[in-house]
Amino acid sequence: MVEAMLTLLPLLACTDGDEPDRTTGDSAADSGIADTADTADTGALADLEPCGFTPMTDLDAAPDVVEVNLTASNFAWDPGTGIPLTGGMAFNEAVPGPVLEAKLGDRVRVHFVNDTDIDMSIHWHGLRVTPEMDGIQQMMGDPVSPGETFEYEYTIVDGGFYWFHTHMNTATTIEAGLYAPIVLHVPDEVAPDCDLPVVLDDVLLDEDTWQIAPPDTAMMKLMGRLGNVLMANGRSGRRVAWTKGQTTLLRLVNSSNARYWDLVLEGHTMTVVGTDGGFLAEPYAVDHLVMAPGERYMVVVEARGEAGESYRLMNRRVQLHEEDGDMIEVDPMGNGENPVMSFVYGVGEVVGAGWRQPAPDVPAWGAAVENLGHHWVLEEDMMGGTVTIDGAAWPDVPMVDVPMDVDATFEVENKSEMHHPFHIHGNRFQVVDVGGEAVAEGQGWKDTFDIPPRTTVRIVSALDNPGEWMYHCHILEHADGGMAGMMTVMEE
Ligand SMILES: [Cu+2]
Repeated sequence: MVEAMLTLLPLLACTDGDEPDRTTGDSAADSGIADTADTADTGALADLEPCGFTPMTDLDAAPDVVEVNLTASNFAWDPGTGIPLTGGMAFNEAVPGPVLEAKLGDRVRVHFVNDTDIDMSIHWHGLRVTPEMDGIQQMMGDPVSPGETFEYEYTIVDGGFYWFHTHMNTATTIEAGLYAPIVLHVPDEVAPDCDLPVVLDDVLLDEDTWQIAPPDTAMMKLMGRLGNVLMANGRSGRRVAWTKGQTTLLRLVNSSNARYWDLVLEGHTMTVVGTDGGFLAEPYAVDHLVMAPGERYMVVVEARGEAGESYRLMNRRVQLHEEDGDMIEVDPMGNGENPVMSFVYGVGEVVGAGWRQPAPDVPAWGAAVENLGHHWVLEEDMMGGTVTIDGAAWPDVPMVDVPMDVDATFEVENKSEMHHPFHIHGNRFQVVDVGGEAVAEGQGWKDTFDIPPRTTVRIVSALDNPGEWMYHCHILEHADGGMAGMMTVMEE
C-alpha cells in the first residue's frame, strides 16, 4: 500500500495531468461518507479533522502578552507512510510545531528549551524583531546548546501569516520537522468560519526503510534536496471537514527545503488576500498558486460543494530529484496531480461569515526608487559545485551597508540556471519588477522572493528596522552551502 502510493516514476513515464477539475473521489468512499454523515465518529468520516487550529497555550493572562513554552526534541513522527521517522525532530512533539498565535502589538515571550543533541537557534521568519532575537547572532557563535534554554522576546509589529524554524544546519533540521506556523491577527479582522494554517513540505525517505534518507549528496547540494513524500501539515493524506457555505482562510507556507509548489484546489477559486507580510489592498483570484520555499500566501475559499464531495489540494509542479545518480520526478499518481490534502463536505449548509478584507498596511511604491541600496549577483558553478553571492560564499560575502529610514531599491541579479528564493531578514520589501516587467498583482509586503534564472528582480524597502540582518537563498542546501550574507541597516 505504502509502496504503491509512493511509487516514483521515471521522467519519461510521466504524462502531463489535464487541468484539474472537480472530483467526488471513488464511489465507495462517497457512499461511506453519506451513510455515516450523522454518526461522524465512525466509518469514512472517522479520520476527518476539524477545519481550524489549536494554538500554543498562552501562560500569561494579560491580554497583550503571549507567553509560551517551546521545546525542540528528537521525536519520531509519521509523515503519512504509517512508519514513524526515527530521525525526526519536533517542536513540542508535533510536526508542524504548534501554532504561535498573537495579535498586533502583543509582547511575545518564548521559553525555548533545546532538548536535542545539537546546537540550535530559532528564526522568526518574516517578523521584524530585534537582531538579538532573530536567531542569527546565536548561529554566529552563541548557540543554544543541547540542554540549554533561551528566552526569546519581541513585540508583534505586523499582522498576517509567518513561520518559525531552526536556523542552524537548516537543511537537516527543517527536513527533520523543526518548523511551525505563526498566526498574527489584526484589529479589524473578521474571523472566518475556518482559519487554517497549511504548511507544505516534502521529505526525502529511503524507499527500503521509509526513514529519512542519508544526508545530501553533492548533486543535492547544488540542485536542492527534493523529497519523495509531499505533506500538508506534517503528513500526506490529511482530510479536513468542510460545510457548504463556510468561508475558509487558508494560511499557506512552503517549508520545503528546495521544492517550488504550484497549488491547485479542485473545484474552488482561491482568492489571494495576503502575502508574506500581511493583507493586500486588492485581493485577486487565482486558479493556481506558485510558492517558492519560505514564501507565504493567505487565500480565502468559499465552500460551494455538496455533502459527500471531496476536493483535493494538489501540487501540479513537477521537479526532479536525484536517486542513485539519476534524476527522478516525484509524481506518485503519474499524472501531475500530487494531492496532499482533501476537503470533505459534511451534510448541511451554513450561512458563512463571508470575508471582509482587513485594512491593508499598503506598501508605498509602485516602481523602483532612484536610490540603489545594493545590486546582488547570484551565481552557481555547476562544475565547481559552489553557490555564491557577489562572488563569494558565507562568511566571505562582503557586508552590505545601507542607512536606516532611506527608501532604497535593491536589485537581485540571478546569473544561474536555477530559481533561487531570496530571503532577507529584519525588514520588509515590495517587489516592483521582475525582469523589467512591473508586478501587476499582489503588491504586498514580502520577505522572500523568487529570483528566476537569468533574471533581475527589483525590490524596495523603507529600511525602518536597524541592525545587522542576514539574507540568503531559502533553498536550504544553498543557504547551508554559503549562499548567504549580511546587511547592516545603519542608525544615523
Ligand atoms: Cu538558491
